[in-house]
Amino acid sequence: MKKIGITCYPTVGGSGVIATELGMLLAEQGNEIHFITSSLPFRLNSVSPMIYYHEVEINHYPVFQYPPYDLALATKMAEVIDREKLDILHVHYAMPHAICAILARDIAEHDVKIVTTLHGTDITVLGFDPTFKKMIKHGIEQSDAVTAVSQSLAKQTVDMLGVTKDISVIYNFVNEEDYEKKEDPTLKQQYGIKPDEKVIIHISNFRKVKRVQDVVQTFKKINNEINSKLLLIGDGPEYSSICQLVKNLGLSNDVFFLGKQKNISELLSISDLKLLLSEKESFGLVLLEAMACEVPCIGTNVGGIPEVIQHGKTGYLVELGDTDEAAHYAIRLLSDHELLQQISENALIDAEEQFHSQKIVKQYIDIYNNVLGIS
Ligand code: GMT
Repeated sequence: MKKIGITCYPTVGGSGVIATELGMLLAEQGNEIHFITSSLPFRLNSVSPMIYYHEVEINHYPVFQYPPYDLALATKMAEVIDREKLDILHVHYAMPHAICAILARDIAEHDVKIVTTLHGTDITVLGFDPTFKKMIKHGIEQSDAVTAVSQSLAKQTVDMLGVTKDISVIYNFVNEEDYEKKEDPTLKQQYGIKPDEKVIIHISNFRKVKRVQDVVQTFKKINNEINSKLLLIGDGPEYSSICQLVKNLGLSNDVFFLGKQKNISELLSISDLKLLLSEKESFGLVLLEAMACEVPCIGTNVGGIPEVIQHGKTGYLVELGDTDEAAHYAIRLLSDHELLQQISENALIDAEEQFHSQKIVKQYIDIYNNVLGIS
């Protein structure tokens, strides 16, 4: 049994999902898990005597212009390391979490090993603000072990930061109990979708990098040829401009804005195709969620997406911004029942074989054993 602290952004986002699901699976295997986060992780839905939650509280002293969250986190980490005698502190994101963990390790008396998982946004931050470069590099180099969620992200990290630290690639996974095809013959009808209409789905946080406008433009081209509806799940900065685009293109009756949703697998289960046309994506966890629910995906040939979608086998890859190509593959897939069936089956098999949660959790355990010197 190991005592493992986990820090992540607890709100919606793939990194928070992975960190929380990993914690719950490690607890099921008999490890004691201590979440150290600013609020209760939204995916933390299992009651277990092996799972603890330590909230980071930020005091608003009038002397500080900005509340020092990072220092409050480091202090809480050090307190938990010493009181609970943590073996491992697994942090998701180098900035600021690995930096806080390093500070906590310096403050704490108990010896703890730091494992950092990179999810991509650290590297994206550098595009906006290169002054953080040295700090992110420090966070990576001072960690006892570092993992990245795709080969692409590991390479990009080395290229952009010049780190010499070994970065192990451990892919993302889904909780197979949540993500499986769920038959509900009435759900499509409840949304007012006719049985013969095809359903295309997109799920994201509507940030600019997600290029939701390309999803809508692709859908317009599909919709010209095939009776179909588009489900847009999520919310974020681009939401209003996407609403306007849908209106301008005369698609208001065919595009449903569902906002943030919890029961994603139910919605995936009434979908025939998933579109993720991002300009940056270190992995694209939503692709794997779709594949586990037997939904084939069309994604852009960027970042880690080609490591998730096998072109022509489990879905299709298109060049960034090429909505003609995306529509072409979508129409081909949606108008050929046998092909759709085959690609859906392949997607499920790949999700189970390449990205199975037990296989991925084992890879994290191997990393923990390695830093602890356990063979
Ligand atoms: O994509 C986002 O905006 C959220 C971000 C996060 O922190 O969850 O996602 C990143 O981590 C996910 C989990 O590893 C990956 O599946 C996403 O591809 C990655 N996002 C980007 O690289 C833009």
